[in-house]
Amino acid sequence: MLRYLVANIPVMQNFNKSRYAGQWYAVGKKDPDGLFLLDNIVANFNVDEDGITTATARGRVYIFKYWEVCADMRATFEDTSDPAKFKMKYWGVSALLQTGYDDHWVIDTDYDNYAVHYSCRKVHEVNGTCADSYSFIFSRHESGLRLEDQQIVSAKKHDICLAGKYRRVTHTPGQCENLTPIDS
Ligand code: DAO
Repeated sequence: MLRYLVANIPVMQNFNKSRYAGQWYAVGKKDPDGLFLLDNIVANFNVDEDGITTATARGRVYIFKYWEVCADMRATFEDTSDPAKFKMKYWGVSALLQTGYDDHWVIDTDYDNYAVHYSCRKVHEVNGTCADSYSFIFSRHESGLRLEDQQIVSAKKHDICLAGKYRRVTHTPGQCENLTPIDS
């Protein structure tokens, strides 16, 4: 099977969104075209009693290229026929921040330590490969991935054809909180 086709990218089997809920620290990121979230990225997923998934996320960003702020983001998720593939509508608490409607695919997770996320924003019409993707490596631990999870995550990066394309996402305690929050 040609794994580099977006349609063939393997996602998490029997994904359980309730177990995915809670706080995740982004510890690695493959950026899309027009990078947005830089570092100190923390996402909180919530699944309500009706099974509706929402998220809040925070991270350091630059607005207008020079204005460094802490972005407060919100997202709602639509289920699809595959339990590990969602459509995510997102927006900023401030209107100056990005809005969008992206795929949010969970490639792999053990729910308690690591998760590999993938989103393809643009598929090449001619050959079915991804023209603009981004991906977060999430950890439940601010300090990063446990040694035993690093090999699994590396293999998954390879599966989604993004090996070697990630950068480390740093977390500096208090850094985001100390920036001006923008709210409208
Ligand atoms: O940072 O370059 C980027 C793209 C990320 C856009 C998504 C921001 C909103 C995230 C909300 C929820 C959790 C992933």
